[in-house]
Amino acid sequence: MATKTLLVTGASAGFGAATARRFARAGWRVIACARRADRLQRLAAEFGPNVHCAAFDIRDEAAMQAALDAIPAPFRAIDVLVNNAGLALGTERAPHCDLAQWRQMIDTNITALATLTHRLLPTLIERRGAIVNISSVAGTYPYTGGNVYGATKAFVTQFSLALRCDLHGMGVRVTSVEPGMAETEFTLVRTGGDQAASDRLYQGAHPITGADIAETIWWVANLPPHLNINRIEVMPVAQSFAGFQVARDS
Ligand code: NDP
Ligand code: 8X3
Repeated sequence: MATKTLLVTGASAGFGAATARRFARAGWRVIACARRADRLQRLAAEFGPNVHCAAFDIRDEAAMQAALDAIPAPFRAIDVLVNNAGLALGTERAPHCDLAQWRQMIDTNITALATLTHRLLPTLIERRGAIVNISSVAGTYPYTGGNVYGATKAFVTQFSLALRCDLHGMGVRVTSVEPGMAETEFTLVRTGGDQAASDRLYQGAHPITGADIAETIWWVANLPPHLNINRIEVMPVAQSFAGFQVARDS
């Protein structure tokens, strides 16, 4: 079988790093993208010439284009795009949120994801490839303090389904992966580096791991070519749903 190629964003941590490792271990060529070049270099050191590192801020359109232009020839035939880079910032209710943080989530989780997808569509269509978008349960189930983060993930899910329509008949698979609580650097980033808050959230909850989601992505991307997983929602057994809230006159 010819060697296949994965491009994964957010490959310096969490789901993205685990996904890069999962595919590289299986012999795929991996284009690993993120801002932290040192983390990407560690991946390259682990797997050798089958990993190409592309260090850029995904919100910077010119940097994204330069990174795509710099992809070495053997890596150019991209078969699978995993749009994973993303973040939540803050847990406050909307009136107390920082607008700059809202903008950063929109720029990263929505604008950059759509831009990269647009850039790679011609290749993915030519390869009859696959797009795996990392959404979240937060895009389906609203929770207090989820505001713009949840809304960005609703975009990711709906964009994935819409791409299925637009790519109809072209043999390109599109999947929205929608994880629940997973222990990565996600909460550290969300809380501005509060390790204790992150530890408290995951303690005793047996959360999803990066490797769990990497395995899900691997399965989705390696099914027989006539099958498409449209959406897949994955939660820890320990996490479920809470009810509505009611504000009463006092
Ligand atoms: P991590 O914080 O561990 O990883 C996030 C990755 O995104 C990092 O590699 C980071 O790289 C990259 N990233 C963030 N901003 C940028 C940017 N501006 N430019 C380039 N890369 C960027 O979190 P997760 O692995 O948990 O998150 C991965 C995805 O999964 C996100 O989209 C998140 O919303 C989603 N998700 C997470 C869940 C969870 O509970 N953990 C559950 C459901 C979905 P770097 O900082 O080096 O640039
Ligand atoms: C991350 C999952 O529930 O923390 O997308 O929003 S949650």
